[in-house]
Amino acid sequence: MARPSLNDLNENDRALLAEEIQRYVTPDIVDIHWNAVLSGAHNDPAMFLSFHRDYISGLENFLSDRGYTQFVPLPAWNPKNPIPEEFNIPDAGPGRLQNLNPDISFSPEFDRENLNAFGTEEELGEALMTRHNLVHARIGGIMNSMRLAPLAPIFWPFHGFIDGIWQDWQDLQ
Ligand SMILES: [Cu+2]
Repeated sequence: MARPSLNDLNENDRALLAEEIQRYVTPDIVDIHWNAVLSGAHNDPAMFLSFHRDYISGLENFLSDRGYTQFVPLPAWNPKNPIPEEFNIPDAGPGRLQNLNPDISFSPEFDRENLNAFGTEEELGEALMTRHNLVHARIGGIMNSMRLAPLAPIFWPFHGFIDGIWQDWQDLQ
């Protein structure tokens, strides 16, 4: 099932989703990502894809258990759109998001009709990882910290977006 766009949800749903993500993301959850980074999840392109899919599915299971099946599959945030105000978290302190409009397009290279240009999962993962790093850097604040980024609720729908591209590619194989 395709992931809906975060920017198409209504404000109430976005606020609710951001709140539930914050409920889910305990220090242990943050550490799962950091430990994966230390084991190569941000270096090895195939692991980048598979680790983050598993990581998101942990949140999806939590949302299902809480009865929020409308958020499963997790909506996707496309970074050509601004970060919705409800996802401007944290909005204060040293880790605050610096830039809510990174304005980074994944089109046309990652449009479904062009995905066949990527011959292997490694090739796709490598290209996605590079573009994805740029998004983290341009948002800044904790989104630009490999250790803390999962604390920013937008991390999750952003990775939903990356995952959706991988899914499109897999569907073509
Ligand atoms: Cu990321």
